Amino acid sequence: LALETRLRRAIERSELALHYQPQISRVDGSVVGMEALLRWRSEEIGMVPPGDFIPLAEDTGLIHPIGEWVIRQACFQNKAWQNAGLPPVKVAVNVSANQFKAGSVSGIVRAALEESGLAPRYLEVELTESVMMGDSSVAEAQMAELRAMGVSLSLDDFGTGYSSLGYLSRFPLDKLKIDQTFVRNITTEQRSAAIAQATIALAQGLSLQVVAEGVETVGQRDFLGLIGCDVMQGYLYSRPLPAHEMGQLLAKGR
Ligand code: G
Ligand code: G
Ligand code: MN
Ligand code: NA
Repeated sequence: LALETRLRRAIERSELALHYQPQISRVDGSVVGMEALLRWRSEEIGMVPPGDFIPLAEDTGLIHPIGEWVIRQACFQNKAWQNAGLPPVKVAVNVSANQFKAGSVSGIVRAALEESGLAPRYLEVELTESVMMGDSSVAEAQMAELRAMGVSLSLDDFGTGYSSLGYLSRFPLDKLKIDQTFVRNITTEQRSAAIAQATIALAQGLSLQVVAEGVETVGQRDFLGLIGCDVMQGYLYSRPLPAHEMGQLLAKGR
């Protein structure tokens, strides 16, 4: 069977799951947020990496039902943790540019929040620079509606796309995520260090929060702290965890 046919059946066959990667305060080690990351375990072919099936989903339109499933699942799971008495934290979901440009995101988010009972301040939407490129009027309206609902917006993979600083003032963002390609070389390459440092200064000047992605070493963490980044995500702290392990981490708090 073609991969597309298998992916089409993946939702109904419950082959999709969300894993959750904690975002950690450098200052006290506490969990201050998490990112939901999609996983697909096909019954016939095993684990398929998102880098393989997300582009296929985008090309075939399957990103729409899959993306809706992701938003709903993240809201219901986060509410379930809160109902269990765990400390409330924001969950961030990745939403692709196709979803934004189709104009369907805010309606799906609204329904997911209502049906799950999750308060909007505990949901964050991660988008990439491609959302803001080209004809972005529909996407811009979607962002404004999400913001008006109380959902926060985070710009993912910052610095890797066709970054235009104009986007940062024009679009209603709350947070920048420094891409892991800069973090990876931050202690070994002056250029990556300079980009990270400038990004953090820019974010602070615009009153945006900053998260560093792909933090793998103590050296990277310490350097990021020195240049003013206080929230970290990466293997140094935790890989993305299945929901039950994330629940255990929330229960411990750090
Ligand atoms: O989890 P991993 O690092 O393998 O993710 C690889 C890529 O897949 C990342 O770019 C990530 O943003 C993307 N991705 C993971 N989960 C989702 C999702 O639920 N929706 C979309 N659109 N992209 C996702
Ligand atoms: O594009 P996006 O930032 O959404 O994707 C995050 C991706 O980075 C996921 O595939 C996640 O599994 C991966 N990831 C998370 N932490 C680390 C890390 O410390 N090192 C590396 N190499 N990848 C990471
Ligand atoms: Mn992301
Ligand atoms: Na990224």
